[in-house]
Amino acid sequence: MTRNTFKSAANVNVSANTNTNAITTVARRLIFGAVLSSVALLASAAEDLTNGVVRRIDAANGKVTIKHDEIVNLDMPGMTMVFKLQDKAQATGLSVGQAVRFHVEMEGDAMVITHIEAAQ
Ligand SMILES: [Cu+2]
Repeated sequence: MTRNTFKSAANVNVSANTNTNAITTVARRLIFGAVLSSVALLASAAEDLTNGVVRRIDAANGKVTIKHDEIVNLDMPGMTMVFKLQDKAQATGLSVGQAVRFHVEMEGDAMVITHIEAAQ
């Protein structure tokens, strides 16, 4: 009786240690995965800039028509099309005929320009 009780207590300790180690390993993997994802997001935002030329600006509706090169992150060939600006203020400083570099993301059904700058 005494012996069995002692043995059970020892088993509980062993399984408790095992669980703690398992949780720590899972936590480490999650943290490592989150760090990798953040780095990947930063890299894609920095690298996926597309060259284009502004063809039309609809500042009131926050839209801009751009003749663009291939958009790598959307797997889209070059064409002329209308984009939504994430913020209408992004239209400020743009002019028709201007060469730009921009980043576009799918937001629902819309292709939204999250960043646009004058091409150097
Ligand atoms: Cu397009």
